[in-house]
Formats: sequence, structure tokens, C-alpha cells
Amino acid sequence: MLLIALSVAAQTRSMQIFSYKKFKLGESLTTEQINFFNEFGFIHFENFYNENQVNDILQSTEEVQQQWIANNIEQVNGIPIKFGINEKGEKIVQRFAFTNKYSEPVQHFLDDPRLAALKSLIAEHNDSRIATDEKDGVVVNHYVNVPESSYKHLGWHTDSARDIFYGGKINPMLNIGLYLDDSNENNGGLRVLPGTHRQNIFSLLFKKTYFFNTNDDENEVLVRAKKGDLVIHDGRIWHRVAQSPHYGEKSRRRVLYVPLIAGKYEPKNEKSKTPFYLKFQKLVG
Ligand SMILES: O=C(O)CCC(=O)C(=O)O
Ligand SMILES: [Fe+2]
Repeated sequence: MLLIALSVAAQTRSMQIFSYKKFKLGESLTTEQINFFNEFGFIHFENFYNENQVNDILQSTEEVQQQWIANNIEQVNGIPIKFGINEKGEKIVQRFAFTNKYSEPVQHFLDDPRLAALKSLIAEHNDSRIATDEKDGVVVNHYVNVPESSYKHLGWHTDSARDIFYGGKINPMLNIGLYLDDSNENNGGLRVLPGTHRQNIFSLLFKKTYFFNTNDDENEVLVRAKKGDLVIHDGRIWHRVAQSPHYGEKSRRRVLYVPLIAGKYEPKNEKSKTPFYLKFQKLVG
């Protein structure tokens, strides 16, 4: 069983830290990589981008941030932009949407042929595509733990539950995450419940209270990623982002996401309405 690939490396009362196998992403996936993803519902590729490539993305998102703040942009294609205050008291964007429409380096990232290789993770669908015009486009999350921050953590959820709000049918979806900072227990870190992408619909809906539940889980796996790593998770897997035990700069965590989806093509434009789930998520904070 592939389960041996996950071994408990260290354990504290409040948090389990697992080590798991990490891979290198080429222009096609290996059988081992596909099997790992199918078994656990996530996969971690190291060094997808180097330091300079990530810095180009960071610099460009800071430029987009300035533009949006200067022009009072509140939403893009119906997706609200989440603003907050950083450790210096400055207004910042904490959740960008459709960043690919505003940033050259982000668009360049989407064109990387290695991303196309990930389509074999939803191989039975010949209409799989990177959601450049659908959902929320490329999202950039910026978490920082200071009192006036709007984004310090993110409670338990699955990304696929959104599909249930819209007609009930869960379409295939993977979320591709590019790490713009190192991410681990120091700045919160992504926690996943391996294998929960294979759960039944009841468990997908009710295993935990969506977004309100921010508790540790004894089975959670902490994704310890370096700046430039790529981590893919299945839309049906339960996951959360913990709050950093530190404040300010040390708590900063930035990560870029774009979904790989299949099913009906549903592009957004400037007339698109705000989806209900985002109003709900805003309520939770
Ligand atoms: O920031 C992360 O790593 C996860 C974000 C996430 O789960 C989401 O936006 O749905
Ligand atoms: Fe998520």
C-alpha cells in the first residue's frame, strides 16, 4: 500500500507533522505520481519555479495591488477582492481574483507546459482545462497575522462544495497551488486530510462545519513547502490553513491558486454576479 509513503515524523499534542514523498514535475506525469495523487488526493512538486521567477510574480501582484487600491476596485468579474491591513498599517489585497488578467508573469506561469501535464490527473475528461476565465481565475492569497488583517487563517472546507450550491453536480476539479513564500507551521501552513477526496457525498458536506471549524485534526497532514514549490489538491479533499503562532512579517504566507477543471464551460465577465458562497465565506471571515 502506498500508505507507507506517509509516515509520522514528529508529533505534538496539538499537531501532527507527517513527512510524505515529494516529486519533481516534468512534461508528463509518471505512473507513481498519478497513483500517489489518486491515493491521497494531493501531490507536492518541489522547485517548480526558482526564486527569481517567484519574485517576478510577487512584484507584479504588488503592482496590481497598487492599481486596485488607487482605483477603488472592489471586485473582478463578480468576485470580491479581500482587502486588509498589514503589519505596517498599510492597506493591502489579501485575496486577489483573476490575477492572470492583470499580470504578465502570472499569465506566463499558466502557459508553462508542465501545467498541461497535470491534465492527466483528470484523464477521463477530454475537456479539462485551466480555469483562466472561469471560477475565480488565478487567486493569490496573502495571509498575515496582525489585528487588522482580514486573512489570518482559513477554516476546514472542500473546494468542490461550491459545485453543490450550483446545481448539485460535482465536476472534476484540482487546485494547483504555487508557493510564493515558504510555508510551514511557522506561518500556519496548509493542512489536508489525505484520502478524503474518496469520501461519499455526506462526508463531503458534513464531515466538518464549513469554514467555522478551525480545529486541529489528529489525521491532518501539514504541507511543508518551499517558495517555488507546486502543490496540487483534489477539489473534494478536506483542507484548511492554520493561523500562524507568530505576528507580522514572520506570519506572512502568500500562495497562488488556479483550478484545473472539466465539465461545462462557464466563463465570467464584468457583468457576472457575486456567487453566494463568497458572501458566506465573507461572513465567516
Ligand atoms: O491558502 C491556501 O493554501 C489554501 C486556500 C484555500 O484552500 C482556498 O482558497 O480555497
Ligand atoms: Fe480551498
